[in-house]
Amino acid sequence: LVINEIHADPDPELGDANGDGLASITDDEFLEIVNASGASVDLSDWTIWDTILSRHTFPPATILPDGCAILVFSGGDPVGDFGGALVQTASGGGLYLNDLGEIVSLRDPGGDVHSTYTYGIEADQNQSITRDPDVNGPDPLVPHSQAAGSGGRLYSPGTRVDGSQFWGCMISAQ
Ligand SMILES: [Ca+2]
Ligand SMILES: [Ca+2]
Ligand SMILES: [Ca+2]
Repeated sequence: LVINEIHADPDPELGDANGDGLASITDDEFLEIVNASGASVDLSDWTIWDTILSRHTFPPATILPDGCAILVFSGGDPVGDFGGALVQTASGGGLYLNDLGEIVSLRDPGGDVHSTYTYGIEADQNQSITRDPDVNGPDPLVPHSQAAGSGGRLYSPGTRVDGSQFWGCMISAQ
């Protein structure tokens, strides 16, 4: 499970990552986690933590297919297909991603940390930070608009930086 993209500092005018028509420096925060494990993963009752507190508990029946992404937005009412990714909003009322630095971790129901990422002031650029290239890129994450293929976009919730789907995601037929 790869923490692939972190939107800690949404642009106050251009940062409408959740697609609800309102750019919010809080609600439009998100985490994008990609399952590159080779098998589907049951995330039910797993949690997302910031440096100090649990901010989200994945609800029952959260099954992340191999090769697909799950998005956790801080809030709002997400609108869009997001590349077929699973989409949730923070159960604790927000992700509270500090713009200047945070330790983000994904923990199983027993509290064991399965993925963690620590960022600093590089996140404070009115855009997300992302792996470059997606999934396999090294630390540190880079500002999204500087990632190869981003076309200058500020974020790519649920998709690769170029807007294409992850290999295991399916957009269901309308
Ligand atoms: Ca923030
Ligand atoms: Ca929004
Ligand atoms: Ca992305």
